[in-house]
Amino acid sequence: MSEAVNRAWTMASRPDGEPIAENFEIVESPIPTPKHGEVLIRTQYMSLDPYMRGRMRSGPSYATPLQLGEVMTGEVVARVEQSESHLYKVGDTVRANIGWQEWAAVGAHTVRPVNSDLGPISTAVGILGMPGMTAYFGLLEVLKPRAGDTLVVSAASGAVGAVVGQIGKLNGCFVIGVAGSDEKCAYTIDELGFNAGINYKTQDVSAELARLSPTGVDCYFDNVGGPVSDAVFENLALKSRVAICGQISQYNASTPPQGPRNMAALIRTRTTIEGFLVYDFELQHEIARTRIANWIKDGSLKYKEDVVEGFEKAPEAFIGLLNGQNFGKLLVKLSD
Ligand code: NAP
Ligand code: FER
Repeated sequence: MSEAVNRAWTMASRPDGEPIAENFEIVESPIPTPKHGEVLIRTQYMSLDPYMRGRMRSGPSYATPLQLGEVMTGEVVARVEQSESHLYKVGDTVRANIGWQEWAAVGAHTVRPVNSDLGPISTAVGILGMPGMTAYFGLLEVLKPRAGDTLVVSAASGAVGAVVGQIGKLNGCFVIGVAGSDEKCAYTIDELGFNAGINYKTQDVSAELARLSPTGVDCYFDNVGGPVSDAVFENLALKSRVAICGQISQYNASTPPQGPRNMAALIRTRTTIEGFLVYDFELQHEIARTRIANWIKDGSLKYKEDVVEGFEKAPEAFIGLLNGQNFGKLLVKLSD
């Protein structure tokens, strides 16, 4: 082990708008000694996710906001380096909510085993972890697509969106992805099998949707909100369903917009809108994890990871995630 100390990224100040480097600070501390019932773990991969921006603001949420000086929230994949618990042995791989840090001593019951038979360990916080679960349940339990439905997904090449579109295809949908570059759109069509892609930065999303699906959009898996969603709302089909998964276009806004827009369009179409949280389906996560792993093994599901090397790079990579610089599930790799 190269470092004699533990390093943790903390929130030094609350961002006003887009986060900047000065909002984050590395704090060093001794590598902790595990007590009875604890494990000492060393981070291999840190997951960077959009929800972390929400934790940096003070305001109502399902989770307590971060306090100044607190370690940035997040889930990691880690190796057990010392065990004072019968639950884990040295060398086991676990996922743990220890935030952006290199080492931690935590109660063994607070971490979850990672089964490397299901896939590479990094996928435990990606397609086989929280983002994969979000896609699976948001699509199958909230939108409930039927074969032949037109399904639109925004942030289509991302950790959640890419899985939504592919499971939509497995369920017989006509899948249209909306993403921020031609390269991302081409990937969702050529590699993932989506039917069509719309680059919201260069194309008229509403006109493209009308052209691609003249009968309207039956299911909209919304990851972004804002102008992309306005365009989808103009094209909803009768009895359409909208799942509000994320609103990333608003996360850096100092004053969030008040109220949804273009609601009149939903009267004619009798649309249902439902927000959801991945944790609503926690009891069913293991079933979904097994199904997704099987789909990966039989070639039905593909995934892309955007791996940034080095603990120091975390804030820069996170800032990039909020403006579309990632291409696939964003991870920071610390060690093998
Ligand atoms: P991701 O899609 O891998 O990365 C975020 C992507 O959002 C960026 O790459 C960018 O892609 C897009 N984006 C950024 N700013 C945008 C803007 N102004 N307008 C349109 N698109 C923009 O992230 P993820 O982890 O899969 O998360 C996707 C969404 O799901 C997020 O909104 C997240 O908060 C939400 N989520 C919700 C839950 C839940 O329980 N409800 C759980 C997990 C994730 P482009 O280059 O295509 O713009
Ligand atoms: C996310 C976006 C929002 C997410 C959770 C939320 C787990 C919850 C927000 C809230 O409670 O205000 O990506 O992922």
